[in-house]
Amino acid sequence: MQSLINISNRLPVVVTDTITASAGGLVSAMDGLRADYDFQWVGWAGAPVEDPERRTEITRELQERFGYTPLFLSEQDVEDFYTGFSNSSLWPLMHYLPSYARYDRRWFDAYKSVNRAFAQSVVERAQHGDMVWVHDYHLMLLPALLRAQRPDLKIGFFLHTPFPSYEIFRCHPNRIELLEGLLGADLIGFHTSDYLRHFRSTVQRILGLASEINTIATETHLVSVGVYPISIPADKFETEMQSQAYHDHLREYRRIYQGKKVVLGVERLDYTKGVPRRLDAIERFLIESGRRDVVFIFISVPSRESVDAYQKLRRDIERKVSKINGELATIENAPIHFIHQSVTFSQLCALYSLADVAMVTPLIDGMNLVAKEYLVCQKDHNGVLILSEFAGAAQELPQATVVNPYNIEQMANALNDALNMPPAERNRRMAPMRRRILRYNARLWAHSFIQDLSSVTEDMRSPNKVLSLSADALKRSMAEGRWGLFLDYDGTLTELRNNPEEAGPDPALEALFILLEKSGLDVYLISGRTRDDMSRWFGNHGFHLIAEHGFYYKHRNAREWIQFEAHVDLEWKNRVADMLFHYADMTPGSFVEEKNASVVWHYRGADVEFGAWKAHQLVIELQELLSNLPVEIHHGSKIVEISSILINNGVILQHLKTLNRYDSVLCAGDDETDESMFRVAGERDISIKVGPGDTAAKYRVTSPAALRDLLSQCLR
Ligand code: GDG
Repeated sequence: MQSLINISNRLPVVVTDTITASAGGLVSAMDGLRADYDFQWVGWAGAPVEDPERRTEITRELQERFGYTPLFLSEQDVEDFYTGFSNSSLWPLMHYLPSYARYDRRWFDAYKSVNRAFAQSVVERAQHGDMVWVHDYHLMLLPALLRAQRPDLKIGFFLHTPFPSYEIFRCHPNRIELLEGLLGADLIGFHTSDYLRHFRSTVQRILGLASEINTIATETHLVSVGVYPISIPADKFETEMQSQAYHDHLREYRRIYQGKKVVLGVERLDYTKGVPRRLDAIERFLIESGRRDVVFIFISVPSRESVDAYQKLRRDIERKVSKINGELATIENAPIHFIHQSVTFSQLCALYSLADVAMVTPLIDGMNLVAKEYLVCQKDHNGVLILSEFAGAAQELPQATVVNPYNIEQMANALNDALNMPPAERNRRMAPMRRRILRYNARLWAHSFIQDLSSVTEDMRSPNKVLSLSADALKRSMAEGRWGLFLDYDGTLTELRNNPEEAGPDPALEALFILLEKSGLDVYLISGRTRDDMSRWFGNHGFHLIAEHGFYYKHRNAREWIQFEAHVDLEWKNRVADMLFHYADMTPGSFVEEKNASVVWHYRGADVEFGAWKAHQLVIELQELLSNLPVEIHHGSKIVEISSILINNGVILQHLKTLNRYDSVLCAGDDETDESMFRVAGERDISIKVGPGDTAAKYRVTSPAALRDLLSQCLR
């Protein structure tokens, strides 16, 4: 049976002198997977245990009773990794609250070391090809750490918080490491398509990696990204609602709150949950409506009490509650029942069933399970759900009374409407939402994620491997016959830079040039650049040069450049240049380069998304303008280039191969303009694509550095 290792910050247990299982939503979601997989769970034991003997005992018991593997964190780690980096730095930022976010270099060191400890624990127990599922923001570095050590594992990551927009995520000092950590996964899941969109845009802007709607291409593999809205174990709630304890509680609560309307809120005491503003709305409602027959129950579970912001929040809430109760209580009723404790599961279910209205008004929330739990417990379809539009759940539950939690007046009105809503209307809204939650439950959520993870193909996991070429094999091939090497320059031999002026050969490349010269091979350096650039940079080397994508050629011993096709029609150039200049005006950061045989619009320096969109528009306009002319439009890496159709790298390669009677050629390139070479390459030739993307080339390497390495090894 295949293994599935589930990894979350905390194990679902409470460790004191004894060990008790704590039943969270994640536990029930995983229940459905236990039948199909050899299921293990790795996580922090949650308790400060220093004594090595006690640690061994706990480990043994957790293994035997549950199949769980605990990690033990020191008090310092808890402070720096958990309270510090995870909850004081990442949590606020993921929830759009950069002003709450704190940073400390030490915290990141602890975050790295705890993530490494998790990696170590997983690596020790994972068998070849196992699936691992990493949960949440505490472990963002783990996917890459695992991939580096164990590329055989299939790695999934699910983020339980929102993924904020680029403008917010970019604030984090460790943004690059965090993103690179996540991209070690084969599949990354989010609650909503908005979070997925933010993630893709952030990855593109910070790491410069382009993506499709469901995949992101990294240098080593394709990462699938998807939307998996988490749900609740509805059957557990239904079973609980048949228990004696539940009925006893419900009866008791009905007696206590007889003649009153009950409005319920349930949450961890967290500044994202919008409690102070909800209290403001309640106060306004009470004053405006004059109603004194409504009770507001707040179940506010203590959370992260060592973080300053949470202590302050508690004080603020308690102050507001006592003000409202002081001003608006009557002898018969104090409107707010603020309970800073957790309740048992049967009490919780009874409260959900009792409540006429649930107010779930977070300022932002990845999903929010409370909203869904309330629906399941409203078997008679009698209640009303007031739901913040900023909870992920709002996307699935459009029949709720959706409110903006920053708009106090709207929330107060929504409360008034909810308490006056006719039964038929309540039923009409409640029924479809409840149906959805009963059907799409926590098990289905877990299954759909794991199903997608298991169907990630080997081609996606290592697309480069399929086409990889070893230095030895290359050396053996090149030992036979007469060879010509056709090597593109920008993006192939050297990394693309923001400013093309800077891209002269650097020391890493010079070292390769020396090897190439010594080899005595015929080497052609190809570029879209002008003759001037080429002569200036490579004039002193013993290479043949091809400039402007094949328009000009200079033999290594010649002093002059020659034009390949003497009679190429270039009439169209001025018209095209005018259009490109217009685009440069309208797209800050972009510019036009005029060459003899082509015109190029460079948009590398423009905003990534805006630049790509303008490029797309430009290509469409050019296609119309140039439809009857002998020109080609190349949309390459951050450039749109218009050149004559009669000349391209492929034409030149073929011409020189015949002229010089090469038995074979090796050609390498990184973008669309190089595909013409790959297409004409024959059986005995070697064509190498540098970087990701579709290609006609036979082989692939991941980067210019990898190509330099391959060539150097083979020439040494
Ligand atoms: C994070 C994301 C995302 C609460 N009080 C009691 C109690 N609870 C249970 C609820 C519910 C859970 O706690 C809270 O879950 P939420 O989803 O509402 O919020 P977070 O804790 O912030 O969870 C969130 C979630 O992860 C899952 O991905 O939805 O957006 O922030 O299940 O029932 N349970 C009991 N007594 C209580 O007093 N027994």
